[in-house]
Amino acid sequence: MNRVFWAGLLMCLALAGCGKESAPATEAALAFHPSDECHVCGMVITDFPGPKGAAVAADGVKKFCSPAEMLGWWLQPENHRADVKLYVHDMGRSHWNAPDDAHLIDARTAWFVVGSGLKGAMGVVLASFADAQAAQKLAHDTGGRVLRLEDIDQKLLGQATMNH
Ligand code: CU1
Repeated sequence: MNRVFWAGLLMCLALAGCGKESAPATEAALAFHPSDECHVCGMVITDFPGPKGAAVAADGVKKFCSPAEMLGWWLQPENHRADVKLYVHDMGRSHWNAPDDAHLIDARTAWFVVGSGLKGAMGVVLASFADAQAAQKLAHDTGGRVLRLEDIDQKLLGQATMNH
């Protein structure tokens, strides 16, 4: 293998977009509009502060008023598929009251803070971040806990809803 090959491969990995699913195409489809209603609760998504969720499956894009509502939907056996792409806002690059659709990230790689005391929409508030340190800082400042996607189950989503 020559150097040029490896340089090209690394560049490709760094851009994380070698394939056809480049960010701009999905970004437009994922953007939240004032008329968008939550797939689970039917509420108008942009009426709420905090991060939102969008799930992309073969049959289209579903939008959710919060990461918790999206994960509650995804964790149901009939929806729990590996090929469903899950997106949440990166709150490290957004104001809490105005999550920026330019900064939607893969929920499978995100860091979530539960118990921050921040206000969101339905369900437990999961503050989502691309950056582990940003999540750890919020958790440290508020007494919350940092979770990965695999730490989040229906029990956690349900319990926290009662405290909400
Ligand atoms: Cu909802």
